[in-house]
Amino acid sequence: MKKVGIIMGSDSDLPIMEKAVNVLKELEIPYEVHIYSAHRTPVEARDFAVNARANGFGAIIAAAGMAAHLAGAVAANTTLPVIGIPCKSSVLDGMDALLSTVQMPTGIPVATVAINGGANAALLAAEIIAVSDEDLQKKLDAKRAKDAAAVLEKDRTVAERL
Ligand code: RP5
Repeated sequence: MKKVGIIMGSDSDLPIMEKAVNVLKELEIPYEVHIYSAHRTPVEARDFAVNARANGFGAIIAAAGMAAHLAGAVAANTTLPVIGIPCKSSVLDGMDALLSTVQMPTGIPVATVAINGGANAALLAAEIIAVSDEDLQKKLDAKRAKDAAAVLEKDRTVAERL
């Protein structure tokens, strides 16, 4: 199975990325985690992106806060799908990272999830890998059904209590 690359601009982004890691673990998707910064370690970030397809990756999740250029910088150096997570890490409540991540110029797409949306980023990466992996498609369908059942259970509990 193709791997998912998880990269983040700083170890201060780790709590958000752990949500992504947990989803990939649950779905038994292989992954690698790295701290690469578009600004502090631009050479390493570029090298990762340039070599990602040859290194067995099928999708890349890139998370950064503040002037969040990591996802865009990675997308500029690969035609693998890149999913951007804007991280809430500054006085602007993540709006700075959201706009920096989502407003990509035509030709270099980044699929941007919600601010701090680590779990959805991993689910989207899984859906991308599952396009050519029937077993993973089944796991995603089962997870969707399990998550829906959990919500319906909460519905029953609330209806009984109130
Ligand atoms: C970004 O700046 C990182 O992705 C992080 O969200 C933010 C702050 O980084 P630190 O100063 O905490 O390392 O590049």
